[in-house]
Amino acid sequence: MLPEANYEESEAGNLPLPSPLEGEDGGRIGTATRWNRRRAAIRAEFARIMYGELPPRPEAVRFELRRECDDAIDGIAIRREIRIHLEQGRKHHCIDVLWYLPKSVKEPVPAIVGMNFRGNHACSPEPDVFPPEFFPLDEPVERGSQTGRWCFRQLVESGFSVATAFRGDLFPDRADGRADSVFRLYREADGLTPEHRELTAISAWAFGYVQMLELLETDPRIDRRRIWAHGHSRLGKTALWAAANEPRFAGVVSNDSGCCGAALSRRNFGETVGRITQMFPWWFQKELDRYAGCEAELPFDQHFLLALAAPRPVLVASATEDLWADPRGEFLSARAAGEVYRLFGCEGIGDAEFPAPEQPVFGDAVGYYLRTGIHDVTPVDWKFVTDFIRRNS
Ligand code: GTR
Repeated sequence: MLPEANYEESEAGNLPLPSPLEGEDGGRIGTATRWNRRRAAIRAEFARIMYGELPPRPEAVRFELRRECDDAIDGIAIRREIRIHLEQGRKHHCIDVLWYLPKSVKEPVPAIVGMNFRGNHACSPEPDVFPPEFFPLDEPVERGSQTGRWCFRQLVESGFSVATAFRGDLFPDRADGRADSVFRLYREADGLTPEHRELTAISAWAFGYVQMLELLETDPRIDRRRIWAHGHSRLGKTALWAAANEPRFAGVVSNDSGCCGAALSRRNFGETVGRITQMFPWWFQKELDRYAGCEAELPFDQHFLLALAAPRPVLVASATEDLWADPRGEFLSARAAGEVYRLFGCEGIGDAEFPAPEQPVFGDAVGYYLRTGIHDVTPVDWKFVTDFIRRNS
C-alpha cells in the first residue's frame, strides 16, 4: 500500500541535493569543457535508470503532405497535415503531424514543437483535421475538445509556427502500448511485452519530438535555430528528455511536468517516484522502481535533467492548484540548475525566492513562473512562453 500523498510543506523533507558539478572522481567541474563530458555521463544515467534510450533513427524517413490549407484560422495561417513514414526493413510506422505557419511573415519564424494527448483533431477548432487513424484512444474523442490547450491562433498571431502529433502514434499510453509503439520497427512481438521496460513510452514520445523537429527543419520558412520543445505534464517530462537528447532544440518548456519531470524527487510532496512507478510503469525503466521510497539514493535529481539543456534556455511552469506536480519542487529544481548555467556565463534565476502567481522569474536562460489555476495549458501559459522565448533567442 502506498502512503497518502503529502501536501504539507513542513513534511516535504527537502533533503540535500547532489550537485551536477560534482565529478565522478569527487572533483569539482569548473569549466564548460569538462561539463560536456560530465553531461554525457549524466544523460546516460538518466537513460539507464529513468527514461531508457530513444529509438534509433530508422533506415528511411519520408514526409507525405496529406493536406495543405493556405487559408486556415480565418486566413491568418497555413495549415499542413503531414504523415511521417518511418521505415525499417519491411516494417513501417507513421506519425501524423498537424502544423500551422503564420501566413504574413517576411523572415523565418520561430517554432514550437509539442505532443498532444487526444489526437490532432482534438487540438484544432477546424472541423476537418484528420483524427488518429492507427491506434486511437479507447474512448471516442470529440473534435476540438482540447482547443483550450492549443492556442494556435494566439501563437500564429504572435509570429510562431507550431506543430503537434498525437502521443498514441508513438506509444499508446497504456501498459501494453509497447506492442503498438514505434519500437515495433526494431523488435518482434515477443520483445514488446509489458516486461520490456527498457523500451519506454517517454523515450518513444521524445523520439516523436525529434521527428517533428526534423520535419520543420526542411522548411525555409522556419528559423531552424529557434525550434523549441514544449510539453505538458507527462509530455513535459518528455519535452525535457527530448531536449536532453537532441541538441538541435533551441530551448525547452516544461509545463506542469511534476514528478520525474522538473520537480525534485528528493522532496516528499504530491506525486513521488513510488507512486509514479506503480501507476505508469511503461513510462520508465524498471531500474527506477528500486528508488521508490529511497529517492535520496538516486545519483541525480531532476535539476540535473534541466541542466542537460544548458546553455540552451529552459522554462519551468507550474500552476497554483497543481500540487500533485509540486510547484515549489519545480521552482527549486529550476533554481538549482543554475549552477550549470553559470559555467556558461548565464545567471539562471540566481537566488530568487518562490514567486507569487503571475510574477514570472525570467532569469538569464532559466525561467520559472506560477500560474493561478489547475493542471492545464491556457492562453496565459502561452503568453508567458512566447515572452520567454522572445527574450531568450
Ligand atoms: C498524472 C501523473 C503525472 C502527470 C499527469 C499527466 O496522472 O501522475 O505525473 O504526468 O498524469 O500527464 O497529466
